[in-house]
Amino acid sequence: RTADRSATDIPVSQYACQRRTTLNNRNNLFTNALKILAENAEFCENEGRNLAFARASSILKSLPYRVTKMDDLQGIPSLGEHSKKVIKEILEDGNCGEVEKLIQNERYQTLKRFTSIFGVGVKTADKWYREGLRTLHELKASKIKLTKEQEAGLLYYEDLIVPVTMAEADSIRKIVEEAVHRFLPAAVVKLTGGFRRGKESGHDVDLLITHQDEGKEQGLLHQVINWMAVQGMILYDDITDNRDQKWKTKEPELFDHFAKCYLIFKLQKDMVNVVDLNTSGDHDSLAVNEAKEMGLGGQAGTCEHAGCASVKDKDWKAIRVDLVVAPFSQYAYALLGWTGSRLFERDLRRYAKHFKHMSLSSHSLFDNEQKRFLMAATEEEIFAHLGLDYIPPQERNA
Ligand code: DCP
Ligand code: MG
Repeated sequence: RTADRSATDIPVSQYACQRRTTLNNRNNLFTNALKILAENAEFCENEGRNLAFARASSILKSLPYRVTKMDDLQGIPSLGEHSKKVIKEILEDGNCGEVEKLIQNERYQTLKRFTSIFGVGVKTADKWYREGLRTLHELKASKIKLTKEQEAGLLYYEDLIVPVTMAEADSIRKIVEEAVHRFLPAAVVKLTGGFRRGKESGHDVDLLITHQDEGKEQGLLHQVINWMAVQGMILYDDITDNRDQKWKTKEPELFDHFAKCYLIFKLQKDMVNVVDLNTSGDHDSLAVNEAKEMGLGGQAGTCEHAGCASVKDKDWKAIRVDLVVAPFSQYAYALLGWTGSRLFERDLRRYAKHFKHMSLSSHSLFDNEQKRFLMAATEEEIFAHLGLDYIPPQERNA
């Protein structure tokens, strides 16, 4: 009788990597609200607040029961006063005033809209907001200089805000695998990110590539991208070669140094084994409608007037794909690092540091006391090095 289980029955760790978090979230009502507050904290560049709401949301996702009264939260860590207040209000009124107000807030709405464009982060979105811009239409009409990435993001906006389905992710994995095998027949192409955790949809497709003979993977990314480009599969690409040191300047927050490529992939719809590609998940209908009204997205020239059918009827879909190439000796660490969730990763590193005096990254695990790297061929071995019970990908949805 799980419905009656109370918090006191099961101790809950403050570390996401010591919790089993499936996609069966019984506390949606609360986590949806906390997610909006976390998002807004991010828009205010308040990292501490963002993390506090993200942690509160995550802990509720891991509970095997639905919270129906404040007592159910007895002994649950990572819940600050503010988060508790939000939960209490939702329990009493069915919603939270602060959240309701926020979703009507012009700045929140605008920053959400702008950051949903590929290549636009909080800083840029905020700058545009302060310059008086509010809609994508205004952004397009303005003389603001966009990066190549942002231009592509706007051009394919309508497609990119539609969640990627598992079927689409699987097709792209196979297509990329075929391309990779042209150059390295024994290479492995693995679906990571949210799809590996069992999610039915996601914002992109994360693929990790490796080869058993270490060194053979060098130069592979360029070959594969060039070949796919000739095939007309690439709408946009940004290769970050681990050799060119671009990561040092470009993205200071970058969490690994693998050769990788951020792509906008052109997926032919007849390559996907599903009946209807246009089935939408939980995507932002406000943004979708806005894009449609403007006739944004789709190939330039195919759309004669706003909202015309030709965009919808085109036989391909633009999809964000991340390709990452890992040397074989780092593959298990790369796989663990790219499977997520983000909070799960964050807590793995935090746990490693505080309890084991080890430094975990997507490349390696370093024992700061023994002053040596710990090798691992599988994720199970990494959990074992950390003294943690193995948590399978489906239970890492923290
Ligand atoms: N990742 C990370 N830190 C980053 C970027 C990524 O730890 N700065 C890891 C954790 C993510 C994984 O890489 O789960 C893939 O990143 P995504 O942003 O694609 O996240 P998901 O795949 O989990 O979500 P979505 O379904 O929205 O794609
Ligand atoms: Mg992803």
